[in-house]
Amino acid sequence: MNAMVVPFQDWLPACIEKIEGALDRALPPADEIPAMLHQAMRYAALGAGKRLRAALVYAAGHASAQQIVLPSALEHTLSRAAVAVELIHAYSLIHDDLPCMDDDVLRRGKPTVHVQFDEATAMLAGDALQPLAFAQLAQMSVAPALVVQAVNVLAQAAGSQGMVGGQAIDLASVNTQLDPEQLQFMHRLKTGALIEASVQLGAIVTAANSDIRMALENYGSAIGLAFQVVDDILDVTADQQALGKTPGKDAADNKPTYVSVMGLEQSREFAQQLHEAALDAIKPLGEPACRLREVADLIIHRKS
Ligand code: GRG
Repeated sequence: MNAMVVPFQDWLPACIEKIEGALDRALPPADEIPAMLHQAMRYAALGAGKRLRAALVYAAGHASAQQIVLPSALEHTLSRAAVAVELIHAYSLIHDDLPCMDDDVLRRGKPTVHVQFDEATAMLAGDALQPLAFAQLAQMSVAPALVVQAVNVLAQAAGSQGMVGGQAIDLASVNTQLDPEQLQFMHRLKTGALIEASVQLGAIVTAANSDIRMALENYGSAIGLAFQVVDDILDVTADQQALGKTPGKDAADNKPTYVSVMGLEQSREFAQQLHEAALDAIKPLGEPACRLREVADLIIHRKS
């Protein structure tokens, strides 16, 4: 690898710092009226989270632009796309935690938004984060046709044929049996769609050609599913208390998970296969895809 390449253990924290700053600038100030709503939005979106989706936007940007060091104008545009994805993700977590859904009291190691504020504020904070995400895409300094593509990709991923649809299937599957195919369909929508969109946004912003777009779509689809398989494995193996999560909540709710449907060993093997499929997909992209390889490794080997 080129001597100028920043090691991943430095690149990722720099990414996190960049996205944190960009989110801070994108969110309305905490004292702007309606102050409680803006405080709740900031509480949900800032200061925690692994920022894996943001990292995927930047990593896909490197691979697609075929550059390990990106020009600052491109970095800035990728930040808008990364903020958009993280805002949609933050909204989904607020709503997922509400009493009418998973009824969780802890998220990212602190009280959930409806506990810290109140239920109506939590709902509105989630509602308000969504248009803010699309406004970020509208402000990207790229050709208008690319903005339209980006809006379309994020809207599809977030809507009823993506994340919200997956959530609906998940809620309907409580106390039911899903076969592995049905479970996969649900997770491709619920968690995979936004992860895939993160990768695609990096490609769109950098005006990738169709070969690169296809490689990144295959990578995104494998790693999006792998994320959920690993999440289900961690749900039964990790120290949940240390993560600020409710231990084995899905199992306790009688929601099907990869581990409950396939067993722990087969789930581990499946995660490994998906990891390999993701790496194979981006092999033709060479060294500029190193960040995507590293983020894939992180998703597979993460402990939280
Ligand atoms: C309520 C519209 C709506 C959608 C909810 C994605 C989702 C759909 C809910 C999240 C529920 C959940 C905990 C799913 C398991 C996988 C997952 C998305 C975990 C959270 O993502 P991380 O680990 O979170 O990337 P951080 O906090 O690091 O950003």
